[in-house]
Amino acid sequence: RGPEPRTITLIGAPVEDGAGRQGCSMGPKALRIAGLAEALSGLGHTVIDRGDVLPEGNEFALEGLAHNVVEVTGFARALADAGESALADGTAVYLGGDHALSFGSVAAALRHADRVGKKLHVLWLDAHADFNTPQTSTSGNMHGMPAAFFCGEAGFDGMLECPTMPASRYHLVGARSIDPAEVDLLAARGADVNDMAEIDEHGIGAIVRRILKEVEADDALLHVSLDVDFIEPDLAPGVGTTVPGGATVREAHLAMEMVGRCGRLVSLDLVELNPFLDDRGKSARLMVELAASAFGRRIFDRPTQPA
Ligand code: NNH
Ligand code: MN
Ligand code: MN
Ligand code: MN
Repeated sequence: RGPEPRTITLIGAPVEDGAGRQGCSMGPKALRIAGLAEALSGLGHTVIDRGDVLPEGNEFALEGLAHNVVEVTGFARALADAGESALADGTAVYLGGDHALSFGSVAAALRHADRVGKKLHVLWLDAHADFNTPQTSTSGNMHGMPAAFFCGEAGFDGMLECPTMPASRYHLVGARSIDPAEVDLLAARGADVNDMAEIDEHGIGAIVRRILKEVEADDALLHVSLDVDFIEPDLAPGVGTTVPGGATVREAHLAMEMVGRCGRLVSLDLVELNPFLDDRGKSARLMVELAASAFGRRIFDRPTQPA
């Protein structure tokens, strides 16, 4: 028996201005070529690909160190609107694009949660915390900032209309490269930080199970944000910010399979895929496989690949 059928809207988010190097703008195309729509419809879901969003024109500015604010804000505003309408019909999958797209995708999920009167939890699978503000960032790259934004940190006033959420509902898993200022801010706000050492010690299953229990206890909705650099770089080289010591293929799949079984997923970001750096589509194909796991594909559903 397959998973509960859903309506899934694919939203292309070709933003690369939040990252320190170019190439993520090609991510949506690579995910489509790797067969994202086919993988999800093959599980019995109805898949609507609404194409790529166009950034909204704006003249927004931020104080502090933040590059390409206008580009990132334009995408964030367009994605928040596109995402909000997709969530009214079902589930959204965002095809990144660098992690700055999550300013918009999580804003959409927060607006939706507010409308249906539920809380939102966010599962952030990433080597990094993305909890900088324009005041704390040393790189100025806005892909390192979305979590601080949606957890209500000061410094983003007027960028985008959306409710915020307490950092205790932001669950980072896979962390192994957090900036000193972020470490302090995450601790001060009570964010749920789970680093690779904890995955090694307890197993990713125990960590994700505990997080999903919190989601369940809150009768909440869940947004999942999957950064390519969550995974070990040898297994997923198509990303600009590799950090050795990442998750294995099975650890990543187990996390996504558990998300798939919990039935509370409202939206999923597939971010930071840089096809310019990939090895013959390897990372794009892995991201598609992981997305399928989050939508109900089981371990024994996978065809054996020819060598
Ligand atoms: N923390 C660093 C910064 O803010 C790196 C962020 N880079 C990422 N995040 N790839 O996932 O610049
Ligand atoms: Mn990230
Ligand atoms: Mn990262
Ligand atoms: Mn917690």
